[in-house]
Amino acid sequence: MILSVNIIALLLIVAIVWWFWLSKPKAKQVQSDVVEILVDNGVYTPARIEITTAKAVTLRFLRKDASPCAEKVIFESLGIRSDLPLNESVDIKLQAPAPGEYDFTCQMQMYRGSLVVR
Ligand SMILES: [Cu+2]
Repeated sequence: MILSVNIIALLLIVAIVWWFWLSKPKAKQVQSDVVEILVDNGVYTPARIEITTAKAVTLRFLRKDASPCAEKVIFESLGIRSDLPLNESVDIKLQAPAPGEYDFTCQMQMYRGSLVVR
């Protein structure tokens, strides 16, 4: 009995780790200059954005999640930190980022997304 409880707890931990740190959401290929990103329910939608050409791109964040967890978006590798007021669009403009993968997260890294430049 105790063993099975432990196994369930272990599976739960594995599922949580996978969900928050290891799962790779399906990439959204974007052609337009403005990408709208919804911030709600613990996920960015879309969470993985691919742009193919090196041109300026605007990421428009709209936060619907009232929890303080969602109140900032941080692009660690680009040195960008921005507040996301509730129900307001916030534009983050990137000038032709070099090819690579740029992760963005909330301040606690619960929300996780990435911008892929090919
Ligand atoms: Cu958070």
